[in-house]
Amino acid sequence: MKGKDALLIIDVQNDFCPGGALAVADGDQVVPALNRYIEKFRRRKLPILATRDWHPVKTRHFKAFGGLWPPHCIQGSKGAEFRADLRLPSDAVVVSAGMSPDEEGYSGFDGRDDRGIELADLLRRLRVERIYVGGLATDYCVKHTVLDGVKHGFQVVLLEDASRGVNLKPGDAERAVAEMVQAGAAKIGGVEALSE
Ligand code: VGL
Repeated sequence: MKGKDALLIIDVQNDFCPGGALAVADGDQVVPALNRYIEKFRRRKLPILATRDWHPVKTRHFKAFGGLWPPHCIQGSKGAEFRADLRLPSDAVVVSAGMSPDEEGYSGFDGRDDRGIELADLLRRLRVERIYVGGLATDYCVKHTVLDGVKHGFQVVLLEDASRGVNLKPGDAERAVAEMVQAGAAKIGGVEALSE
């Protein structure tokens, strides 16, 4: 690992975990895996960023308004909170996506921090060149963020052990991983794969 690396955690929110409005099977199992990466990046004083799905009550992302999904991750709701057992450092940069009623907000690169700064700009200001991406869900927000990361010129590493998919169709998550790799992302299966 080197100075230009950052950890990017995608949408580890209550609604995407068992018991939530749009639960991903075993979604909560990304938490211990991500906590291991958080510890590693924190010790190295490398930046940690976390995206959150942050929707208004009415958005074309939801079934009732023409979209695919039940209501989830509504701004300010319990379901939109990060999982309490995710050990996000207090100085982690939070990026909110899907805030406008006419956007899906699948990619973290469509999101902004609380000052309105877009993710790509935040990463450039931090001089980040390589992002390690894990979270929920492999076949939606993780995939779109990874593909956009490659398009923006970042090296991207998918954290396979720290991601889970929705799998609306069986095999979606597996196909998403293949698509990310095809686009140029690398993948690792555990924090042990990282050098000191
Ligand atoms: C997501 C489905 C709907 C995600 C967001 O965070 O991957 N999936 N909205």
